[in-house]
This record gives sequence, structure tokens and C-alpha cells, in this order.
Amino acid sequence: MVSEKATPVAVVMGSDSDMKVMKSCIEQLGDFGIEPVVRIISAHRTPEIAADFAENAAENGIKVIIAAAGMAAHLAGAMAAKATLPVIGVPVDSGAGLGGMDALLSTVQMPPGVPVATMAIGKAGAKNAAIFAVQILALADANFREKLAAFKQDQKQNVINKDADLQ
Ligand code: RP5
Repeated sequence: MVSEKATPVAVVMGSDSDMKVMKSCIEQLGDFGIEPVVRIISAHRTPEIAADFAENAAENGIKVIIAAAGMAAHLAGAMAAKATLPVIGVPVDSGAGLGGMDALLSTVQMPPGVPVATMAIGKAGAKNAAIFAVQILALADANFREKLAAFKQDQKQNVINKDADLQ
């Protein structure tokens, strides 16, 4: 089952426990005017749904899939296995004692031929996944290019202001 909402970005996560991290991603997408399809789909617990989602994502209007998971994180890989769309992976620290390194290595170490663009562990990666997705969309959309330029300018000004406040 894929949402009927017309949106170019899907955010899938392995568990509702990943939402505390992925909120940053969804909010950042919202700042760019994108309301993503958001799904909880597990590569291990609901493998058939994962395969079905990835297989049908493109024809449902999705252009970029962001996939987040913790522990032996195979969700992004499962998406990349079935979809020809770009897949961005976000490793989540699930509190299993390895600080998210388990998920990072599981997400990043894809075999040749099945790439996953892997972000940093946790909220930084979640936020960057949203920005990276918009950068992909911006290749064919001047509106997103303008929004990205404004975002960069705001970010720069923010640092300059903080520096000025210290002087
Ligand atoms: C992964 O296992 C999920 O992505 C989550 O990060 C982790 C733990 O899942 P829960 O036990 O919290 O559902 O598949």
C-alpha cells in the first residue's frame, strides 16, 4: 500500500521508535514546502511490504526515498534493492549499545551495484537527508534551487550573527 498523496519524497522508517530522530527530517522537508509520505516499514518485520513499497514508489510519484533504521539496518538497502529511485539512508542510534555504528555500517556498506547515499548517524543525518533529497529534486526544479540558495544564506547569516554576538 502506498499513500495517494502526491509528493515527491517518501520517508520510511523501521520502527515508530525511529520517529524521534526522523522528526528532524520531516520538519526540514516541511521547511522546503514538502509534505512527504511517511511510513513505518521494516525490512525484517514486514519484508513483503518493504519490497512492495519500493517496487511501486516511482509509479506512485515518488522521486526520492529516505529510509531510516537502527541496529542491523537493512531498510535503505531493501529499498535500493527494488527501486531505481535514489535512496538516502539515515542510520539511527537505537540505544542497542553501539552508538548507531551498527546501523551506520549496515546502511553504508552496500554491495557494488546497489548504492545507498548514507548520511550521518541520528538527527544530523536526518536533517541532511531532507536537504539532500531537495538537492536531487532541485536538479529539475528552479523553485527548489531558489529555496536551497535561501537556506544556505540563512545558515551563513546565522553563524555570522552568533560570532557578532560574542564580540
Ligand atoms: C530497527 O530496529 C528499527 O529501525 C529500530 O531502529 C530498531 C529497534 O526497533 P524497535 O524494537 O524499537 O521497534 O529495525
